[in-house]
Amino acid sequence: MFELPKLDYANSALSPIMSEQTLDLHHGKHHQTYITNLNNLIKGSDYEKLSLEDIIKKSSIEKKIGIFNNASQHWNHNLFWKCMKPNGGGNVPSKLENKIKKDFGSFEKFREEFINAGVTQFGSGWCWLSLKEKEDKLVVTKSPNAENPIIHNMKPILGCDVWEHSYYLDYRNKRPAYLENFFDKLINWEYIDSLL
Ligand code: MN3
Repeated sequence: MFELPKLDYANSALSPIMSEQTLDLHHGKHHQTYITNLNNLIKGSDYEKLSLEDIIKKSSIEKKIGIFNNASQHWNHNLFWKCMKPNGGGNVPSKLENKIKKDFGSFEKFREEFINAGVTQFGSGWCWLSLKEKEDKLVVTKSPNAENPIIHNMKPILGCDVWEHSYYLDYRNKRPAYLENFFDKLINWEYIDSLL
């Protein structure tokens, strides 16, 4: 049985960049619902014994859309909560900063590409920074709905939720403002660096 992970910070701790009400609903209701649905869908099946990543890969191959969507959204939100911290943003650890400069040309170009991926994801979805392990290269991608770069053989190390439930209470229709604030004031760069 999968369970809702506790946040490393209080629901009010990211305010006003991300409000307590948004976190109450997004973590307590939306994320919990994906977990409840996933547990119900895999009960008594082959999937029950697998790790979350293996459930995502197997359900993607077998086109079990319900299991895939809920498992992938559980994984995506686990990363999303870890990617943020109170008073985030700011200095990037040098190992990660150097890798970003090498693969994107400059940190500013990476920032622009990441925010642009989130802004241009049509409808619900995610934007990502992932490592292509074979090529040892960082890439920015976007994906619709629950889709996760794992199924494309990439290792996501930063993800931003651009479903409307993630920003509508705080930013209304202004998705670009949400993404800029997320990037500049919430990202826990030490955690992203630790995944590299
Ligand atoms: Mn969400």
